[in-house]
Amino acid sequence: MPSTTFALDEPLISTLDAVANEARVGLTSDPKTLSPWLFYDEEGSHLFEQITELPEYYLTRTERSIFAAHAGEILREAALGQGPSGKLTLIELGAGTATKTGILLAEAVRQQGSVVYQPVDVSETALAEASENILANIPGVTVRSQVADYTREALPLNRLVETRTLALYIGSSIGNFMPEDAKDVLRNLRAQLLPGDTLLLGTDLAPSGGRNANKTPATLLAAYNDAAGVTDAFNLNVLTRLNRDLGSDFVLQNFRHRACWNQTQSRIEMHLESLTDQRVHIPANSSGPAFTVDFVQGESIHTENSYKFTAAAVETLLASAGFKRTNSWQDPQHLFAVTLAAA
Ligand code: AVI
Repeated sequence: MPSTTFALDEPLISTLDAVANEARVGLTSDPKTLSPWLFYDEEGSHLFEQITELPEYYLTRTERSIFAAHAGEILREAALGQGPSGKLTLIELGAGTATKTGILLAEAVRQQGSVVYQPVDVSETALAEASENILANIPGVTVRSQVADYTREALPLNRLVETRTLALYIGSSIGNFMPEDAKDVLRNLRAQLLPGDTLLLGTDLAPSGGRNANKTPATLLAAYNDAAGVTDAFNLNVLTRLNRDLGSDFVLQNFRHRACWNQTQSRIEMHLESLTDQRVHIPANSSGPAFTVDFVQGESIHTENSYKFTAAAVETLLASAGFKRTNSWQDPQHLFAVTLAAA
């Protein structure tokens, strides 16, 4: 099976070196792969924002609707056992522009008068935007942004020991990791938390084999193959990024976006399929000498996995990382779940 993973165990290197390394390793392996973190250059991040607003991409708005319906309960449960003067601190992994977090922050302010919010992300620009939006719209929030790659570094949480922490890992981001790596990410987070702290995990749900007529593989395929072609552009943009960052000569017209449902692995896979026999050149760079990549027509580069979970699979994943599920909430159509777990 192709393994599209985020690198968890490599030392921190510059982004350009990491791109060069990823391209060399991924494009010379069989089958060819590229890691999904490569999607998120400026253009890719912008395209992803557009994806979250597409009619077919139900994930973002469904998770938001779960927050809107259950924020009060979620935060009360997360704060359970907190002393009367204690306040919950919210930390968010991979916060990006934190568009959905506003609902939870507003509720935290309602329940406890004020809240400290620590968004963690690799993108300083996204964090600045998040901070500006939140400060302008939700009085009572203190934002302490942290630029960090939570997939590579131990989290520099700067936690306030007298308060409990609610860590948010939402948006189904955990689904983009291979199962072993997902466990490591959660274990790494668990190691930074204290007893009484909680995690709120957002996961996209698996189609449930006929029991849930609202969610079939077709629902998923539409979400990753939208009519407007934004996901095509998002997937193909990785080749534009390699051309720009590495000087490679990918011809975008010679590839097409393909999404498929892998029932056995319970994941959507995204591929870039070669439309012709072709050779691509990648000049020498920090990762080594120049090399060429040959494609035969129909061969693909595996660019992303997006795992879909049953409620039981979420519980097992959490348990494997040392968390204990305490409650979960789904939308009425059972498309998406948010699960609260104790550290
Ligand atoms: C960021 N991540 C949860 C998205 C997903 O659904 O797996 C990335 C994405 N890929 C294609 N569309 C959206």
